[in-house]
Amino acid sequence: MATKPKVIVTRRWPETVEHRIAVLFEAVFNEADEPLGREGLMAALGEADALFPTVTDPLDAEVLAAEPLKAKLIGNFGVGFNHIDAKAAKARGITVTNTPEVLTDATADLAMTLLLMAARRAGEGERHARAGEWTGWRPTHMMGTQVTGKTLGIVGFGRIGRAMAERARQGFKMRILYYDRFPVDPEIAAVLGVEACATVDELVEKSDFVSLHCPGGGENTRLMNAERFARMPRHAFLINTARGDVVDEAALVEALQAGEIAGAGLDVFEAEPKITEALKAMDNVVMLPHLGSATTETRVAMGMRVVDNAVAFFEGKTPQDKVS
Ligand code: 8YV
Repeated sequence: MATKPKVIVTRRWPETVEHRIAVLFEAVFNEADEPLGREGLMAALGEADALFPTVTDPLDAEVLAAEPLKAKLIGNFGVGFNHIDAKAAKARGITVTNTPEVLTDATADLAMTLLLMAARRAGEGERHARAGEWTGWRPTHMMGTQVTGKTLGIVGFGRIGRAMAERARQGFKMRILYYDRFPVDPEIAAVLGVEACATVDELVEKSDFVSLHCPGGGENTRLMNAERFARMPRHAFLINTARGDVVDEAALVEALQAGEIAGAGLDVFEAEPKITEALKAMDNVVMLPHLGSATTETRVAMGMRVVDNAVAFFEGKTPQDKVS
């Protein structure tokens, strides 16, 4: 890179990554760590050669219509990029990159955490213990649901879905069903010990736990709706570490209230950071504030991956994680 490109980083990133960015680029950091907002994003697109956003930055067609426009690269911090209109970006000559692979394990670990917490009433039990409500051990106290040996249905069999399958199968001897628009080769499925379902409906009907690992937006919007909750067995749980919009949150509340499903473990929500009030009141719902990739190791690796992509881009190469 002959002259240092100007980059605007929309949120605070781990210190080691910000340090590398400061060395390589003319960098603007967001000391306040407040989202820039639509106008701030439009201004940033007019000022910088590259924008490094996160899931809290809606880069839709309207924002990407910014004038003047200087940015040639959007280096997203995260694998999911449904907050970016990649087509609109392409039409404006902006390359978009993401950060796959480096967050696969952390996200699958968190999905398994939520599954276990929901099944074993861990959130409820923790609240109970902290509140000083525990009167002592007894055989019928807070009985949960056995996880080992049950059937897990995975929607979206990409990297994270497969990592979840591996954990569930090897760690918890679960039977694994999956649904994906592009099913894997049956020989590979046999090696992985997973069974394909032809439809999401079939998967939800047969699963004790349904875990979502598909991208958000587009045709996956509200994939889990009232009809699909009604198809799930009454003892089944929903786990969502994908995107909030994959679940119709109002329909989920109704299904839980009606006892159509047994509980849920949620890391993502339709209108983050807002969470539907009714969910907060339910003891059979475990909630986390979008922590899927939130380990120090992973967040550093994600940031470094954004930087690697940007370095390649400004050296005139194709970044390894170009998505459009
Ligand atoms: C990120 C995520 O923390 O990578 C993703 O798609 O959902 C999370 O791991 C978030 O998107 C940051 O932008």
